[in-house]
Amino acid sequence: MSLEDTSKKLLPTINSPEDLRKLSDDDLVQLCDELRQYIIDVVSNHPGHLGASLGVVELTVAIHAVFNTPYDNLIWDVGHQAYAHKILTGRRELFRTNRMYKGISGFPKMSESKYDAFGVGHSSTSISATLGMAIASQLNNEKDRLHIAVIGDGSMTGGMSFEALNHAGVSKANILIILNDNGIAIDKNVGALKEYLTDITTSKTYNKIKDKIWNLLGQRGRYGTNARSFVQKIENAIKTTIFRQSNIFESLNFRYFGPVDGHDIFRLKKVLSDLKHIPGPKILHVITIKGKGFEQAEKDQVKFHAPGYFDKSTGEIIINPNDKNNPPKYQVVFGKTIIELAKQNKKIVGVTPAMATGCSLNLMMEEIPERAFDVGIAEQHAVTFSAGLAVQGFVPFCNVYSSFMQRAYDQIIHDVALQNLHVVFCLDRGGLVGEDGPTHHGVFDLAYLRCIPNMIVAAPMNEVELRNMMYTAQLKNHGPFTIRYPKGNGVMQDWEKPFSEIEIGKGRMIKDGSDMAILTIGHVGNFAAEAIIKLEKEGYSIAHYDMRFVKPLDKELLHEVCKKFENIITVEDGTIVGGMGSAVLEFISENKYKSQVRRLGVPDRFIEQGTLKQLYDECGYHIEGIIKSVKEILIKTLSK
Ligand SMILES: Cc1ncc(C[n+]2csc(CCOP(=O)(O)OP(=O)(O)O)c2C)c(N)n1
Repeated sequence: MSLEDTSKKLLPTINSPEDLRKLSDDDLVQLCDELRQYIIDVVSNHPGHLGASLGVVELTVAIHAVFNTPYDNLIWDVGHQAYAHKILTGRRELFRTNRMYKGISGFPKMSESKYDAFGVGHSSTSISATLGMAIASQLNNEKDRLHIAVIGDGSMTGGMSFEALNHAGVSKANILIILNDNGIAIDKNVGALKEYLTDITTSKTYNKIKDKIWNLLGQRGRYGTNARSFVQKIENAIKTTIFRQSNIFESLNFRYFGPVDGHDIFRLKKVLSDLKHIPGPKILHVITIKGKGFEQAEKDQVKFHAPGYFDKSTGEIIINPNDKNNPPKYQVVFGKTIIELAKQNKKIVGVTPAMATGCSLNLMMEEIPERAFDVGIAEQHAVTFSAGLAVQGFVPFCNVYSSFMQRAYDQIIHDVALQNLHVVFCLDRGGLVGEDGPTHHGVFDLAYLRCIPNMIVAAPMNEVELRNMMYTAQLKNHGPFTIRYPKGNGVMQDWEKPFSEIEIGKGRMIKDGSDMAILTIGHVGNFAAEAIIKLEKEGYSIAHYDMRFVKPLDKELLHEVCKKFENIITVEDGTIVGGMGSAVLEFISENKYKSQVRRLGVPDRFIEQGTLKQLYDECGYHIEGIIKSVKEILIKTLSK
């Protein structure tokens, strides 16, 4: 859609929800069409999340039309569905910079807009945050202020959602939880709650009763006080006898409304307007279609969750021709290798918290379904569930994105490491991840894992190393064993080699040299290797060691390095505070070496979104950054 022809278009006239509130209902229908088109337009050539945002266009318009945002707080769960919200709240043109370096974030962010009531990216936080805000309003005596959370059926499976429902149910907080039920997370949603929601949506008896109650509710406003309380009593009686036992939310003291068609803007507006006047905790169950309005996205909801570049007229996904010749992604190496290993070792099981396609465990789920588990968006549960399997002699490969694993820190320590259980943690998306930004960068893992007793922490420099680390991890009971690898492609075409065991806690020398040493961990070793080749051409002689393990550290190798080199650079794709470089510094201090260390990695601040290259450059540990550091250090040393 071109926004230039402003004569008939409504979207170009909407600069805030105030503008939208002036439109007629028919205009709102047109606005929804334009919004959808604009999202498709922009996302097709600025890749981001598509399906989720298309699914909540009507809901977003209805919420902003009915509620007094930003005074009323609107909190999105995960926030990958908030594109329409961003566009309607003053960021229409900025949306073309979505997820770009120095552009706007792909998720709601408090520092970006007063309409973004809470920063998100990780799931299942919305009900807790909304409840906190609602209670704060009570304490501030802001009786007219409303608090709305929008949460998907996938995010509802996260433990925090239940913790918050449990708390909210005994509060008098004025919160409205809108359950956006599209039956899918990134992959098909899983679990008993999902089945329950399907039952509730399709049960005829339930819906007949529900409709009656809705009618009563609708009429209530028209009666006088006495009649109103009479109707309320009937409603309560029906709900208490029929719903309380059968409706999970009613059982938790929420008033449950719905299910309603989330693409019927008239109905949504009406229902939301009614709910505005109902005090206390309430839940509105809305049924939507992920990808609504874009045929291909509705048909292939998994692919169109975040499709990358696509042709907006045909829906064809555009693969960068260079990608076809690229080495495989690390996640694919994981997905194929676990199947190979699981065929040899019948005790191996795979576990993912709702990232089956993202981490490629879907391959094992297809081939060996009885031993591969998608447990829902439930990282904590995934870890302790793995602990349980390990107690009984199984070898779980628990694959969790590095930044999502932050959720399960106590489970790693208390349930796995303390009991020295043999769980293999495969942390995908370790390091900077690019356009998803600070909520998703997996930069803290090396630091947060290396301080845990019993834990082995390894990071492969390439695909063969990843395979061999996975192979080694299951060979015998090593206790907890973490293998951490990055987003994206590896470096080898020819990686499906026979397995070979890696000695735990042993690094390796990649190249000898005399001027200084570079110590790397994981994939960034390839940046160093390239930097060293370039430096060599300029006459520098740099040694390169791949540490392979952050824990246990290869002390023998470090003694060798510290005896030989006055200057050392450490490079890691993670926070320099407490990471591999810190471990090296601790070693140097404990052993009273004189070597000087420059740590390259993620500095002590949150890194925003951008391409990986832009972010590596910003942090100074890509090829050019390493070259620059080497030269700076050597020039300084020579001038002494
Ligand atoms: C803690 C955490 N784990 C995993 C994810 C990855 N993730 C992003 S969206 C999503 C699915 C959310 O499903 P749902 O809430 O139903 O929203 P939908 O995409 O269907 O609209 C997942 C698993 C995340 N953002 N946060």
